[in-house]
Amino acid sequence: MNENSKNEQLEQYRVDDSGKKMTTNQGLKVSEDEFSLKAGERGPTLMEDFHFREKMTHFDHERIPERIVHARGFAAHGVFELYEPMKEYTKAGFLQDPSKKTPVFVRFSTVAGSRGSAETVRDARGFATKFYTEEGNYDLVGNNIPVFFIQDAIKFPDLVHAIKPEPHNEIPQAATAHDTFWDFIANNQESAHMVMWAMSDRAIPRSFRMMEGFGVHTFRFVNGEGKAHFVKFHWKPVLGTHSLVWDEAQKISGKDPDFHRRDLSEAIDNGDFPEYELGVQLIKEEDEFSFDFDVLDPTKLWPEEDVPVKIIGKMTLNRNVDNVFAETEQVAFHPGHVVPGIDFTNDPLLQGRLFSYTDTQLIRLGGPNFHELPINRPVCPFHNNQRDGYGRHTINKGQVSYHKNSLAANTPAPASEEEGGYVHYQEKVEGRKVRTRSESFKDHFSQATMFWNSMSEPEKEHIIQAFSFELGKVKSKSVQQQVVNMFANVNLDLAKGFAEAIGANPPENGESDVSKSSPALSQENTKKKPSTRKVGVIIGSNFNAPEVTSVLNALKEEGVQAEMISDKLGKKKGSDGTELEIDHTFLTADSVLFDAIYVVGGSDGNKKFIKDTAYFINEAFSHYKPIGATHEGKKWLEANEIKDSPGVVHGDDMNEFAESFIAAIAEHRYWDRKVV
Ligand code: HDD
Repeated sequence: MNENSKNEQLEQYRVDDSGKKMTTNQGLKVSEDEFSLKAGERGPTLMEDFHFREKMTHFDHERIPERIVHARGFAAHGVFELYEPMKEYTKAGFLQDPSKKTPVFVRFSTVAGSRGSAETVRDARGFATKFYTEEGNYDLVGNNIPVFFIQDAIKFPDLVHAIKPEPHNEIPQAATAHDTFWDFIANNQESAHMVMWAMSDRAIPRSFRMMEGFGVHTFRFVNGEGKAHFVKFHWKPVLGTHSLVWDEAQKISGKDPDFHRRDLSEAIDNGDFPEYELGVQLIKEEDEFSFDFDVLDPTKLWPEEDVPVKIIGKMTLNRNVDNVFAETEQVAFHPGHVVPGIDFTNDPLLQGRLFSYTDTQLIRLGGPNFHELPINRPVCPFHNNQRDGYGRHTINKGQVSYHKNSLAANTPAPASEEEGGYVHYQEKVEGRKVRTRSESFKDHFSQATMFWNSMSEPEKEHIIQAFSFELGKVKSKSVQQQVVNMFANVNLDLAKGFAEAIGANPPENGESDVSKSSPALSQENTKKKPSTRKVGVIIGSNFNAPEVTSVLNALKEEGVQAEMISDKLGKKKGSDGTELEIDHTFLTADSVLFDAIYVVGGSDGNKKFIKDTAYFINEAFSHYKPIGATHEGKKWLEANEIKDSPGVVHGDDMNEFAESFIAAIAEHRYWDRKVV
């Protein structure tokens, strides 16, 4: 087995139809595909037209139910490499040998929206990874937020009913800004911590390539000696964690509802393979009760400053899918798909998930044989006595399909632990059967406050604006007030801030005495790089060619993607006759689709060109984006009165300009800019 094992397995199922003769599904060549078989040129269609019947029947059955949550998703193939053997902590085979590469398939998703919804909505993002290991598939089914709304899986249907469009009018699509969601929140206050994340910039990522991933639950690593550690999983994007601004995100939803999938697939096509490092936080079993939170509570994170994240490997996404339905839509993840060395804990949210995922695949993928679909097949062999069912592919030979038997020498036989058989961690459990919440799960606000304390001033401002937007869309005054009162327990400035914006009464009680903060939670402290960022270059005829060429070359060297925008498609001629191909017009592009704008200018000085350029500049400016201008371009900055603002770079020395502009692109946004 090697990093190509999955690709080689999939190759058996790939079909290229181009250049071939058309046949029915029975392999019969078809002579005509435009006209049904009729009794006479103007007569009725005949029942015996098997080609028509087959084609139409297949079409009528093309759709399957979308996922109840995470319906809108996009995926890619890749590979996982380990940095150092993890033998001390786990016996998982794929975490032993740094020279071994494990194939992976990752599906990113939004949670609330339908399959066709826009991608830049405010929401958590799913981050589900399938490792095709030699010991079977291991699925890490996480989100880009490290905590969850609820503590017990039995509340999941309620949460999802409250988030989804309201049942009487199916409004709003892919949004939490409505009464039922906030009514649920105010009446299920364990959600406070995750709501803080959902109202923060984390919920509007710039790219799937620029967000963290978290396994959320506490799992168990078990080593060869049977010793266990509690473990939390992290994915850290090599490009850092970056977000959009809310106004921009909403506009992108209209201008390019496919923004995130386009970004991911284009990056892979360009060879800019997205990379994420895998990190683990480890707590010894004997330290289970040494923290001021319960390690089993999925609404709590382990502050990285208290429990450091040990980086143990890297995942690189390097191949787009060939067919979205066959791969992305039919992939079936399950937190219960584990390998020896990785085990569960009693987190009641995790325990419930272990039931739900197979159950949902049965309805979504139509029966118990979904593991045979090419994308879901393990790369190692699998043998058992399960048989039959809809769509069975495997042809199990022989007489015997039961255990124990003598006719097949009692095979397939269970494997001992030494032979790789999965043996559950022998945790001692005892207790009464009760329906209750542990006392240790009852602090709902301390970590929500810690999250708030950890934010920079601009991040805090964004959170207040997000609450003001969301609750501004809520019609019930009572729900609005309940939410204000609830978040007063997190922070009074926060609650007062949005209470004022929505015309609610300021909270009278509340205020937290938690002063702890965790710098790792602020995006202000993330990695900053210019590579793979997209710059829109506004260019007209007669542009200064030597200047533009040198800046474009400098951008390219740093991996920045420059795309030309002008009034028309075709070519624009520069001062010395150099021609540049225009990628977008003012009509087809928009400032919100770029990380930065570079204004070159040119002699296309008509009114429309001036107006369109001003729109791009002002829009980018109000979204705090870097703007660069050289020579004539500087006129535009002056005309729009932004020349001396932070993140606005201009100059006539091309080397100096390129260097400062690239540094500005890496900076991502300039929050200290005055935007009115
Ligand atoms: Fe879930 C899908 C992540 C709690 C029930 N979930 C789903 C996906 C992700 C997550 C990433 C999409 C997988 C894909 O791309 O196909 N879910 C989470 C996380 C949770 C969580 C990080 C909390 C820590 N989920 C959760 C609970 C339940 C479910 C408590 C039910 C008890 N989730 C499902 C599901 C889905 C699903 C209904 C819908 C489609 C699917 O499983 O395959 O079974």
